[in-house]
Amino acid sequence: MPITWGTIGARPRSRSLGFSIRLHSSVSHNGTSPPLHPPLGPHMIQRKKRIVLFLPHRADPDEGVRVAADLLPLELLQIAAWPVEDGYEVVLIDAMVHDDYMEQLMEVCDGAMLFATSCILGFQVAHGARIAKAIRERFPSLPIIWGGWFPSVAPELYFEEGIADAVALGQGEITFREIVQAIDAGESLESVNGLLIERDGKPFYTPHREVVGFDKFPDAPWHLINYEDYVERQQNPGPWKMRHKYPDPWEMPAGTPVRGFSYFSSFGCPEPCTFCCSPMVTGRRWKAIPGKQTAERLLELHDRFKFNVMRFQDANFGVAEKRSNQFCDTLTEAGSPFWWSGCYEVETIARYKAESLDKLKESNCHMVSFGAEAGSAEQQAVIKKNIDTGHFESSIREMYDRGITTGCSWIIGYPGETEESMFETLRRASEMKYKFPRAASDVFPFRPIPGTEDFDKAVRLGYKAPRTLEEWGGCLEYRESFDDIHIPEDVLRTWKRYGVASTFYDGLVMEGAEWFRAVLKRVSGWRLKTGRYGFPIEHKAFHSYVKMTKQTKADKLGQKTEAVELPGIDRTVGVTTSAPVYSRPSDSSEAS
Ligand code: B12
Ligand code: SF4
Repeated sequence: MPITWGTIGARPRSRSLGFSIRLHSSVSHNGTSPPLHPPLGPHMIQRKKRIVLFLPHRADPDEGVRVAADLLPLELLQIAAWPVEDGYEVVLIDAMVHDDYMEQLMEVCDGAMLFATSCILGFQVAHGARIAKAIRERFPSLPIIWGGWFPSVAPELYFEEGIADAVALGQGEITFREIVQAIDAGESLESVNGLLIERDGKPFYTPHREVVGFDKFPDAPWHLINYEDYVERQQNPGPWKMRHKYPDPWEMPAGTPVRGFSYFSSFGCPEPCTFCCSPMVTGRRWKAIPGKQTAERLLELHDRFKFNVMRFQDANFGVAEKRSNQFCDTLTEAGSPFWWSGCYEVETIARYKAESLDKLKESNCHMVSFGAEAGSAEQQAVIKKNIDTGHFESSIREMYDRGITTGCSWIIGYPGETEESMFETLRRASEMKYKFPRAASDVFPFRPIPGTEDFDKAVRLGYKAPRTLEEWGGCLEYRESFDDIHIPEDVLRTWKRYGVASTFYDGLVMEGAEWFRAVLKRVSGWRLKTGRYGFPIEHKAFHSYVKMTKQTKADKLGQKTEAVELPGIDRTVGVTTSAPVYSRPSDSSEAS
């Protein structure tokens, strides 16, 4: 299809572009979704132009995995805010809750003004690309706009694969408003900052867009989602393995049905970590809604949606102590009506005053996530995170002693990292797991992310990056791809055994009699404490036992579902799968 990129307005238009009058948005504020296609009466001669937003699956349900449904489609809600305010009809389809998303997309894209979508590294990249290809094939003249973290760091791929008219780089609210306005007016996208478009068949970057504060755009248009669909997915998750599910609050009374919600209150991060693409994408800027206002908005949303657990999807919620205090004080004054969690960083907790940490607890913070990342001071310096290694324990303890759990993540296999350094990270992870048994201490393999210092370093050291969107979509299937980052065999073995020991120690193993699991727990505790993983006879005994008694994990899952449903509470401590064990129902034979 010959297309002159950058002048989308001049391209053959889809039918709806003939209607150019903007109407005011007739939004319902009761939290329910409007019908996808509001019927148009014969008396209506004008209608709002339709924008279709789609969020692809973050994990592959065909592989038996999904992500936790308290992760609302915040990125799309953010970019929808201005167009809704400007009077466009915005339809948001999220693969997580719309099982018939393909049919819905085909229906709403017919006559739409543009299709926009988003993704982050992982399966979402592949799924998003597949859907965009289908849309392009069915509606060749419908402009397709990409944005979000992965398109921001690998924008050219979207043009190479013929599925983009523009890729928005970085923060999206204002960029998207201007894209919509330009397309509506039939103007070139060259006038919109912060984009990659194509001009004369070549990639063309429009001028850089500065990061702006939240006062420059309206709050998210929540009526675009039906929150109850997300609650339903959380409470009846079906047979899928859940990724990225947080543990329920320790203090939540047994039997309480979870109504999880998520919120976005700050963009960017001031830190320079070499493995993370935030420094490049956000220019180390950090913009946040003031603490009091964040709490007030959430209190309003709580009145409306009646959630009981709220999770911030901010990269670094705790950057400013004063803001955190104002947020906590406002919630506390309102009676701390829900549990909440956010990312605070190890050094943030270390520098906060004790009273500020007390405020977290008073306002019902139930979990804090930390990126600990590397065990040794040397490796901390290499990745520019520079956490004082003494603070791992002290910061976790500050939280733990206040009854707040922590989710601590570590990475091994940084480009050029020595074996000794990886072992040190495993040792630290193990130590934290042993000392804080109810808190996650998850070890992940390094993944080179484009737009990071470490990606370039990995490539220099011989890493062969995926070339297509489909390949990028598979790059988190760690099991198949450890070897591409060259984690030494003995590190892999120890890591794997650490994963098994943590699983036994956390009591997450379902097979076997109670006494048997108690023995496994004790032995595993000893391993975590001493860091000794040689001769894992208890793993072998466990597998022989499972084989002998013909207990498959699948059989046991049936029992567990019942057992968990009775108290109605999930005490799982692991935030995500860590070592490559138990990641699929049939994997138990691989644990030794
Ligand atoms: C919350 C979070 C998660 C959540 C949910 C993420 C999600 N949205 O699906 C969970 C826990 C699931 C998660 C998991 C992972 N994450 Co994460 N995560 C984040 C985090 C902290 C915030 C992202 C977020 O939701 N923000 C809230 C929304 C509202 O903001 P936003 O996405 O930034 O959207 C804005 C712009 O991007 C833009 N925009 C977004 N979409 C679109 C679309 C259009 C059309 C336009 C115009 C604009 C636009 O406008 C929005 C408003 O300004 C970011 C770090 C960060 N610095 O932000 C990492 C980040 C996105 N994660 C990252 C990674 C690597 C992962 C994991 C791979 C980690 C792991 N090893 O397992 C997994 C993979 C997930 C998977 N595919 O299975 C990387 C992504 C790298 C990349 N280039 O894609 C990031 C950037 C962190 C990093 N290290 O660099 N993550
Ligand atoms: S890893 Fe976390 S602290 Fe480091 S730059 Fe990225 S978001 Fe900021």
